[in-house]
Amino acid sequence: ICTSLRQWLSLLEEKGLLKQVNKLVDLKYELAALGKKADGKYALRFNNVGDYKIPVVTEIAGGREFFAMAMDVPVDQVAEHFARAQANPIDCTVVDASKAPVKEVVSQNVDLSTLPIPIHHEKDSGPYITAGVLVAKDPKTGIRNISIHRLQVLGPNRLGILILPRHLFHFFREAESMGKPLEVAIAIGLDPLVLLASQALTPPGVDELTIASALYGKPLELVKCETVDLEVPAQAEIVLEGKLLPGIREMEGPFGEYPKYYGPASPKPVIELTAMTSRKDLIYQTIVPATREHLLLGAIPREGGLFQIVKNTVPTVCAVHLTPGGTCRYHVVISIDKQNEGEAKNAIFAALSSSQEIKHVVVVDKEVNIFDPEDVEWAIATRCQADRDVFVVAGAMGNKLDPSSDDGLSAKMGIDATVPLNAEPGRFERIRIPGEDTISLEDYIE
Ligand code: FMN
Repeated sequence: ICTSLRQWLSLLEEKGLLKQVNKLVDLKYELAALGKKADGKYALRFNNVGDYKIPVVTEIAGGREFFAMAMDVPVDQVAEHFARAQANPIDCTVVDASKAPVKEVVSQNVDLSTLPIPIHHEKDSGPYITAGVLVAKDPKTGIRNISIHRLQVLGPNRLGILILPRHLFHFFREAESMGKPLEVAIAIGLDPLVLLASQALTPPGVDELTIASALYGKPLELVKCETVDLEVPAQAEIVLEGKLLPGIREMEGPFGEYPKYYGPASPKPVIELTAMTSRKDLIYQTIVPATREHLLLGAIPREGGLFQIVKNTVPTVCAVHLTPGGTCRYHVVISIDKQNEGEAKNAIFAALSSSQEIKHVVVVDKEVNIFDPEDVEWAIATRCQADRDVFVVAGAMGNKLDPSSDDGLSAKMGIDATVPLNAEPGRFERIRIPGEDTISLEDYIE
């Protein structure tokens, strides 16, 4: 199990999954375009991004296989393994600054223009930090929390931030209502497991870094910050320390977001940076928005939780999949080993109630491969009658980033594409050629 970005990059290199880009690459669009081409295939390390002496990496985990490798589990167990880690967190340890690589260079004079921060999409309002894991503490309880946020560079030591109404939002509202800033620290350059842990859907009061520890199978090492009362991963490449300013809003956006649309410009909270610490030979990391890398970071933790929720209601559930075409958020395909008529609809209700983001749910029988969109479509085409098997609920809460929603107000749809239990025998038997699964064409052709 790799516990730093560097270890992870070495492992990828060993397996031929890290490609070096030595040609000069423009941080404006060109780097993102290449990242998008490599998505799901291999990680890229850009060694020449102009005047910067700092290399940039992206696509460090662009497919489920990458996360499986990081967790050291088979690819079909990735979501389940994450759910187990979430249920069995391990406390982190705090190490001395002398043992923390991210403290090799310490500066209280932050200048973001020294970092190679890319501009990703055509209409983005400027350079954005996209792979920063933000650490903050609940002002009421002091319990740590981590999350990833898009961060627009507004000045040498100023960042604009989008904070959707989850944990950080509540912390900031609490601090702001007292007229106080909220201390934050942003760690950049992390391995896939910490990034994944940051995306866990947890109740308030759970420090997601303890889920990263559980994924490591040992305590994650933290180190104290210089100018704020926070702890950050000691193995990070870079840490930016600062505070969310109360009562201040500045224009942020537009920004190309995960549903493959632009999130609009509007006044957003601002972070003022107070220190930057890093390794001596630091590596900068970026996530190109809307790539598989971005989408899977959200999907895997969600699938783990979703599976449990559906299982509570429908014990016959076999697997769940948040599909990439559905932005890994809005569309779920569920397979069940149906024992009672009606279970498919219960599975749909459970899935829809599990998250406001889920919009369309398809339930299929267990022999349908839910990771193969063609197989799922075949089940819908041949096992579903819309008047009988499709239902729509109007006016529920959805996701504001879905442009078809009415500012988040959204319809929900369920599709039951399972075979009726009382179907006449043979009617739904899938054709099969004996030996088809094991025969190898290559053994026969010249
Ligand atoms: N959530 C936001 O509120 N704003 C963002 O700009 C944002 N950008 C993200 C970018 C990436 C690459 C990823 C993977 C996720 C992003 N998220 C963003 C989602 C949050 O990080 C995620 O929902 C997290 O679990 C929230 O943490 P919390 O439950 O502790 O509040």
